[in-house]
Amino acid sequence: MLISTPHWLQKSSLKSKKEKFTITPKTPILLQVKQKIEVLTKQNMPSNFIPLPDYREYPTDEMKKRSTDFYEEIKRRRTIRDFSDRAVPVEVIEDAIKAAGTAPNGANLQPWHFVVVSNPAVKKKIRAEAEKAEEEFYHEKAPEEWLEVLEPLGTDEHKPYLETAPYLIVIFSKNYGVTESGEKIQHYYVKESVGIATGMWITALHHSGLATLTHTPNPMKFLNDILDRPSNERAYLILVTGYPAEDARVPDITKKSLKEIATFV
Ligand code: IYR
Repeated sequence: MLISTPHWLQKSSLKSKKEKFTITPKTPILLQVKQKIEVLTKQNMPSNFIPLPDYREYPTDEMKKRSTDFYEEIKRRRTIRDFSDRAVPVEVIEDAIKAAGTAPNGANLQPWHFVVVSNPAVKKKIRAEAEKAEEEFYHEKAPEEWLEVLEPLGTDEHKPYLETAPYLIVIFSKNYGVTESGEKIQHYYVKESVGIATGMWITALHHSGLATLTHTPNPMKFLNDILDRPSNERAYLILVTGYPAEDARVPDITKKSLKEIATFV
């Protein structure tokens, strides 16, 4: 019996130029599988690999429309600092964290941990410590040059949204892992991994209709103490999450054009 070549058997899914693996539509499927196994064996691919399960290719027109639609959606995202105190369904927060957890990352060691804070007393403590750090930043530590570029954003040491917003979610990077018996596990590309996960997380929340603010008080060590996180973890940022206040205002800023941010060679 002849059936069409599945995606994972197509030549384009095989990266190495050295492979001499050609598919002819007339080749019986079992022979194709046998050939594929031979190729994978030569590549030292672990035998427990499975065929790419959920990939979807779209017809070109649909692909173009999806890319434009996604850009139109993501460009509506704005960082806000005026939050409503309206409750947000926790399921949306959970799904967004699950989405972040699918991020590509170093050796799939998933070097992150999320702490979801909704308890008003804990939010209050975080606000107090963050404002202390920011007071120092704005009035002692920050160089003039830095304050100058922050000026259009209208930021200062007052962070009332840390109590108003229904959720403060802290993403911690795990600089190394620890086994149950206490042994250290080396982690790789931790900052890159956590940065990618954070981008996907913010995108997921925006897609659900929530607004966010990436907040990075400096230093953030106080978050380990307040949230009782171990010393192998370091707070990466606080994602303030909720609905915008009805009268929320944002700075009138623009993004660089494609020409400014990309070169095609
Ligand atoms: N962490 C401070 C300062 C700040 C720094 C940058 I770079 C920003 O893009 C925005 C703020 C604060 O949150 O006010």
